[in-house]
Amino acid sequence: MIGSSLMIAALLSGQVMPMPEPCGYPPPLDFFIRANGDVCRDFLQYDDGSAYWLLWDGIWRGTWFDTNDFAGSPWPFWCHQTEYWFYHHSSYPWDISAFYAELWNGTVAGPETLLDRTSVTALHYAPASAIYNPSIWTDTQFWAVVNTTMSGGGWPSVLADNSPNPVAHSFCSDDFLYWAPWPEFQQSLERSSWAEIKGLFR
Ligand SMILES: [Ca+2]
Repeated sequence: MIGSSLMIAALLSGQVMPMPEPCGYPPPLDFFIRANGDVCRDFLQYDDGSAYWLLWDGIWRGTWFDTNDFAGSPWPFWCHQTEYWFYHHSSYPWDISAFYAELWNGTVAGPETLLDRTSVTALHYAPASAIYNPSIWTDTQFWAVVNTTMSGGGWPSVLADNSPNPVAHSFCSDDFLYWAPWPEFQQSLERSSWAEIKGLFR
């Protein structure tokens, strides 16, 4: 049932950001990290629904949500669920499938106030969700974060799209203090370049 709701989310939400202006490489790309709640009774997502990259850069990977992007004005968000997509590449096996799904209040500067931390088991090319019961009120800007501190190598590996955006919403961090937009993450380019999996999705 989660899968069917995802398809609806992809159809309804799509790419909500305006078309990107030409800009220097690398452009911001989006993780498959989504939040489901009451603003639009659907998933908020910045990814375009087409998986293109897998990556395990950083110890923390998160999406910064600004509800103004979806509702036309900033709204506190009644979060029912966050959803995370991963890909287990046979050449780069995970040392662990479990991760912490974290929900934080915070601006683009970074996560600031922890609202929830739930241990979730990542699945291969399928949604893994943290369900909030009761649901959680967030600020108008919040983060959904994959915390991989249970792993020795940043596993499980998350999925991301390949559509550039004018504003970065997906970030990696090695220390939870400095959050670099992916794929501009300092140490990510070399690893990400050989982690490309475009062909696998055709
Ligand atoms: Ca994108």
